[in-house]
Amino acid sequence: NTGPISRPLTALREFGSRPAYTGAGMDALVAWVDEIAALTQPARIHWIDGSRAENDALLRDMVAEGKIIKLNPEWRPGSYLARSAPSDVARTEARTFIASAREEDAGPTNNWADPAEMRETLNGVFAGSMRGRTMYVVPFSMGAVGGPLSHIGVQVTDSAYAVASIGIMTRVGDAVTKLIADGAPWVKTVHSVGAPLAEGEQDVAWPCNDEKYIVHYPDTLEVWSYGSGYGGNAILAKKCFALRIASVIGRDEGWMAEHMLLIRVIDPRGKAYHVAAAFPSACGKTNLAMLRPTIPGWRVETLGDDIVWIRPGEDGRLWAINPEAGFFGVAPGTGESTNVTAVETLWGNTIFTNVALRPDGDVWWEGLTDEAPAELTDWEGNPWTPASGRPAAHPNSRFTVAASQCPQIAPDWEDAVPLDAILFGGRRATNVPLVVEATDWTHGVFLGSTISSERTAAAEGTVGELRRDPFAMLPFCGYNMADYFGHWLKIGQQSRFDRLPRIFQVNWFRRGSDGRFLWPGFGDNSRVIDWIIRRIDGEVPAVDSPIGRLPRLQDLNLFGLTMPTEDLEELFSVDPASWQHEADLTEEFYATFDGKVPAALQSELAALRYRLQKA
Ligand code: GTP
Ligand code: SPV
Ligand code: MN
Repeated sequence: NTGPISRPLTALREFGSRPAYTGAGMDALVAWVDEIAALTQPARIHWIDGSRAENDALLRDMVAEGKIIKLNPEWRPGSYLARSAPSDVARTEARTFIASAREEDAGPTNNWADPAEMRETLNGVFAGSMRGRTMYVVPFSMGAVGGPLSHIGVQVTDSAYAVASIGIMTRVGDAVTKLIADGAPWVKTVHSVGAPLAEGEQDVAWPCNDEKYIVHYPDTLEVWSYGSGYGGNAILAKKCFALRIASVIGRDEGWMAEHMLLIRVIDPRGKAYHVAAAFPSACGKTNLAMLRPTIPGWRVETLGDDIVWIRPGEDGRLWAINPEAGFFGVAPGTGESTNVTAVETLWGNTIFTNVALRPDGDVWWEGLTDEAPAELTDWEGNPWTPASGRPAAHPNSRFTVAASQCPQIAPDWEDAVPLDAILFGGRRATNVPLVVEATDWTHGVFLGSTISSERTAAAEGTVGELRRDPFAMLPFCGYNMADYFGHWLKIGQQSRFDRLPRIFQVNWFRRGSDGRFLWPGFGDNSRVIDWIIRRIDGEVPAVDSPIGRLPRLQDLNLFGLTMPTEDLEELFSVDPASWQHEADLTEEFYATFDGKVPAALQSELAALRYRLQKA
């Protein structure tokens, strides 16, 4: 192909031609693009160059076509609101597949599909799926372009919204195409909303299809996504590539791809520590990533809020990068009192999806302010007042914004940092204390493998229901989860134990018998980080409990916090009977892996039971 098949008369018309790079890598890329175009039959092909002018033109066209709404630049410059189809508001785990050669390599926590059969199915649904639309070719880099831990890929997509989002969430454009032309390996990702347009047919604001397929081929490093325009289903560099496919590459190459935030914590002495934390979707990663400590003298610099790639270094430490370039964060609950850093990050140049629109052309969502505006247009475009009795913003409404806009982003956020601590957490109304320290790496891996959390709106399913989400990776591990546990153990065995990060389990969500959260959370989570860092530095003792090491209450920095002592005690209470029940559930969970759970973790479970019996 020689660039656009036919040029539309739009703001984008001067962009989109194929870059003139030559070489075997370029030939392979062009051949692949041609192959996808022959299958999907787009009206035109647009190669994304990654320029600011091209992005501006793309957004202008989307506004003209009614796909997004330009917000009032007086309040929110360079910002837009997208409203999805009401059926396309979150990741669809039931339609997400790992098509590995062997079923055992996907199961039991993933949906497996036979690769050959799935190819046939997808060839069917993708045939002509881009008719009447533009197919964008989006070269992207996860991690700095050409960086030592970075990986590159290409997404072809017929969604302009996806293109704009990928442009914020990754590094896109010609610099990446050049790497491919020069022979760098790259990952192939194909995306179609599955809504071909007939000649003269009027488009809808959010095209998608009721039939959805989010398919990963770990053996050939490919992703094929059909039918959805939303977040993790459509920004394929994110969950599909940087977690599902990357976890497979990491298994084979000796590194790890994790659903984690990454921060630098600076204590009052000016000493810096790096902390990564895995919490399930909508369980507080963005919030902790942007922490403003309520305790004096402490500072946090943001490095990443969703994905971390971790690689053992020659110095025996684990080195981490945030492969992304932006935040795709949960809007509801983000406000001045909870996450002021996020509010400041969102001053402009942001794409909001499924939040409410104010009459003055700005946005609103539950929790942005204590009081709701008197009148709004809700996420579905309907009139809304506080008396409407339904949320104005969808519970999984989100913002997409460049990481560089975060006022507390680390100046060196694109570089690798050595990890001092790894945290695992989830939403647990009962049992799990505010913080527990693992006794060693193996015990920490055990804690990670047993994480369970109350379901949130980030994926389809019943909100509030407790489910296992080991390492917060249940929806994102691209291979057999029991092998993944083994991979974590192996990373530990290969490293010098005194250089490994210390592992902790945290729970900001424990509730009292009256149902309210016992812990204030948010900025006050710095008090927990303070204890963790003093543990790392060996400055405070801990109390052994059957489930791990707990703080002595007097070692917690509660300066300026008023909180009933009963609540504090309740936050750390460990009830042996309830924990025996937890152990029963863990045994049941482990039993779902057909005997593949590593013996070291089975011994941890037996040891936990023994300690509980003695307690
Ligand atoms: P994904 O982007 O889906 O992976 O989620 P995330 O883990 O980044 O979730 P996020 O930080 O956006 O938090 C989601 C919800 O948890 C928001 O509604 C927050 O208000 C709430 N939340 C975050 N931290 C705390 C906390 O310390 N306490 C309480 N009670 N709620 C919190
Ligand atoms: C999550 O669900 O964990 C997210 C949002 O971070 S998405 O990118 O849609 O997966
Ligand atoms: Mn996530």
